[in-house]
Amino acid sequence: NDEEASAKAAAAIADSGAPTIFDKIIAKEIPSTIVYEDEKVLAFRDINPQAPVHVLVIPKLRDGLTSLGKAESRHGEILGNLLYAAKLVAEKEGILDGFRVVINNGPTACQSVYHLHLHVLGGREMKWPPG
Ligand code: D5M
Repeated sequence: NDEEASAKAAAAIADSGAPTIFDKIIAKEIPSTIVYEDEKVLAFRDINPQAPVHVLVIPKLRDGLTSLGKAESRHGEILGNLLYAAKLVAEKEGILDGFRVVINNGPTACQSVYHLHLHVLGGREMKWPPG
């Protein structure tokens, strides 16, 4: 339908590698609530939380990773760092007993920001399957 077609067209433009709002968050040009930060990774609260804990974990250097679908072998280290940071966030937030890590990839999966990010969700019962 028209809505899907325009979402896909918008995604094609977004996925071209243009800067995203996350660059401004990394540069601290726009505010965010930072939960964890190190040299390579930044984690901050999602502006539109879907659970009591909803934190985004992103690489500071996008390096072509507009989405997980763009990952190459050379990205292995940063992908591992992101996943480990997700665990540190869960630990800090006190949800190690039950949390979910989600990556939305592409328009069909509702990806809206084309800078790879992990969603760390918890603080409530998580249903399966997700929508
Ligand atoms: O998730 C992109 C997520 O990014 C979505 O859950 C909203 C969040 N978002 C967008 N702008 C901001 C700012 N400025 N601060 C915090 N969180 C933000 P996706 O998987 O691409 O749908």
